[in-house]
Amino acid sequence: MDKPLTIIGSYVSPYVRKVLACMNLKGLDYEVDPITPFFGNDEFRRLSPLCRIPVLIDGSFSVSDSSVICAYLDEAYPGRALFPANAKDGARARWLEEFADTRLGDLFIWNLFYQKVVHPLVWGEPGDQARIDKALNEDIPAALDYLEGELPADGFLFGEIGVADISIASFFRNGSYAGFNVDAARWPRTAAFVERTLAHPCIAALLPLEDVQRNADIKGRRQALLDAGALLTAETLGVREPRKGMMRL
Ligand SMILES: N[C@@H](CCC(=O)N[C@@H](CS)C(=O)NCC(=O)O)C(=O)O
Repeated sequence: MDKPLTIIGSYVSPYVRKVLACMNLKGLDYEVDPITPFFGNDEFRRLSPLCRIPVLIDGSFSVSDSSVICAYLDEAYPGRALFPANAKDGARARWLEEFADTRLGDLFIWNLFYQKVVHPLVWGEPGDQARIDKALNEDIPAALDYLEGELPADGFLFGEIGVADISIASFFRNGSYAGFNVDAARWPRTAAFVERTLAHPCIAALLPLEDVQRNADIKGRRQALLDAGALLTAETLGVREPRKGMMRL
């Protein structure tokens, strides 16, 4: 590999965390070009037409979307497989990855983390309390009821840890940043699975950099991450005015 792979993203994004954890699992070298969601210039829009992170740059090739990136990395690079080899297990892994990215993403990111953490930080005003309440009282419990029936009592979904385990667990870390922790009495499998998966070295290794980023001012983040040992490239795409017109909500 001539130049390390580059991920454009933020350490606190669940989709970026998923990709970085998968790269750690495969033992791939990478650098992170830090960008805060909802910020970004025209070059970022060219690389990521939906203006979302993560984006992977591999030499002259680039692609966005965490699921697409993980599937590409698994095909293009050796190392630990991210998906089970068996066709049915592979399909189930992709389904659970999709459930996490879409449903847990809606609930933990857009209805909880965004409303409680991002909205006040980026826009300086409180998020939507009705959305928070509905997520906490109705929608998250329903999603956890479903997961409780899918997750293993021990170990990981398909033996070795893989992309499905990582995708699911990643959203719970953002949930905890928004004050949500799984009630182990009501959802014991889910609580234990999330704890086990987040403690795996491929994800646990990212936590110190998440802490640095969360605790630094937006403009001082790059230096704080460098000081903490993150491998960052030039911040080429990043901090301008928030793109309010581009917001998904
Ligand atoms: N399906 C995408 C979702 C990525 C995504 O929604 N990323 C958020 C950050 S957590 C983002 O970039 N939001 C900015 C926006 O929607 O403008 C993936 O798996 O990569």
